[in-house]
Amino acid sequence: IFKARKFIVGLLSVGLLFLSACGSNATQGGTKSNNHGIQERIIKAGIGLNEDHPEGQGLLKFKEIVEKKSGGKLKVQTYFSATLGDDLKMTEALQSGTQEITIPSTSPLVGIVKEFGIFDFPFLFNTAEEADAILDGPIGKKLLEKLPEHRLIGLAYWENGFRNVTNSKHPINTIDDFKGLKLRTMQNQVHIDAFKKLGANPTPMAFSEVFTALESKTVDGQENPLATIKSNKYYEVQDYLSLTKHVYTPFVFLVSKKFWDSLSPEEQKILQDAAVEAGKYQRELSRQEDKKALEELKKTGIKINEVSDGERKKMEEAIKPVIDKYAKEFGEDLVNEMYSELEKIRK
Ligand code: KDG
Repeated sequence: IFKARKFIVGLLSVGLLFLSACGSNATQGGTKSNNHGIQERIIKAGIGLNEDHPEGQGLLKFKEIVEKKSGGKLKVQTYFSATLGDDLKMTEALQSGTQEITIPSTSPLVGIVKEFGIFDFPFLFNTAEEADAILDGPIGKKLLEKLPEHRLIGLAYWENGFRNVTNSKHPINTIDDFKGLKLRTMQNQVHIDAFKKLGANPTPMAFSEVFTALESKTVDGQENPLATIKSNKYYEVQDYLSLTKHVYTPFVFLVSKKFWDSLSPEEQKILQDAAVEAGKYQRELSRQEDKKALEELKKTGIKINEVSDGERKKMEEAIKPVIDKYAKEFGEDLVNEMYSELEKIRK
């Protein structure tokens, strides 16, 4: 009888162990993975922009693809408008493993991978397609490969787009119009130094603080792509929009490495493919929205002016010493490789 009892207790504890292993399947972030097949997981994905922005729509597309491909087992919970914090805070949450996905601009990430700063060079890309070719090519890939040592995985580049200046003082037509203008910039030394060179007074701050800073006149202006100027209603607190198109900045699709390492190869593939597929959709939408937003912004009463190519060229020349300085800092080989890739693309 004693032996039989021992046997039953043994059986029960094996059963309990089995049950508790099954119970861990839906763990937040899935840190206790069995590392095969597809587990039930909740994936928290947060961004700084609004749901109606092309980035928000891209994230919804990503969610749709992932949930479909995983038969509903991988669930993506979306958080828009910086409700989980700004770009840097969310990136830190990925590093510590308390959030799974975020899609920040590369610009504020230069404190993590300084070489991302090459994409902050003003007037680098002439078209969005040039940006695609560099970002999806060997250079973009090389920079993504620098992320894992910082507890991050980069799956793809999405589009933020060409940035334009808004302010409450006067239109920007020439370099002189930047003089003394207090401009919010991203937390990025290339942007800060470039605007200083143009004569402005740059004030770096997180994106989530920009509207209030414009409204309270803490700063005179800011710079962002048209889709953001529209989605975040900057036209309510700004009088002038000048189409400077002074820099193209990308988004980078980031996953927490701690989370990534807990996934099975099958799950990793679903996320990787979905980030690229949703990214194609997002870029397309972003380009359409850039045109549509201009038409809609015209109706808001904000005064819009074009900036001539000649004046943009003068701005580019004025900023050249800043680019030379950072080319050395980020690595001249890398920067030269990017310029020769661009030359090939342009031919
Ligand atoms: O979700 C991304 C945004 O938070 C931010 O990166 C947008 O370009 C941006 C800015 O100006 O900070």
